[in-house]
Amino acid sequence: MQAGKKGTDEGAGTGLATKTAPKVKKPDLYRVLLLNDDFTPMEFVVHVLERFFRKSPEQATQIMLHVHNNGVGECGVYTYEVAETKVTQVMDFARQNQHPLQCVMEKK
Ligand code: TYC
Repeated sequence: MQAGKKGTDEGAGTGLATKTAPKVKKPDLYRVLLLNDDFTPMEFVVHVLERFFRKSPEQATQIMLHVHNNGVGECGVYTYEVAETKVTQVMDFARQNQHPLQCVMEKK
């Protein structure tokens, strides 16, 4: 569509001026979740939250304790590709350090 003709089909060369909705679809969003386990050290989970989810030490500790007490907790909400990258980064980092930490994504 020609610049400056948002919401019409003018400029498409059809000779018609049919009104269409502006193409501003909100992207689907995905929650990235951490799952509790009995073996991953608390400090490692706090470090993951600081490093990959840009949480402050206080926020990271709060989220880690929520996961520890409730079994699951939200680290952040992202578009599909960003969420997928975060999950891969966390799973690779946990595996490198031989911790069983699990990270998953779910559609909001
Ligand atoms: N439950 C773990 C422990 O007691 C800590 C932990 C918290 C592990 C959050 C995973 O996603 C997790 N060491």
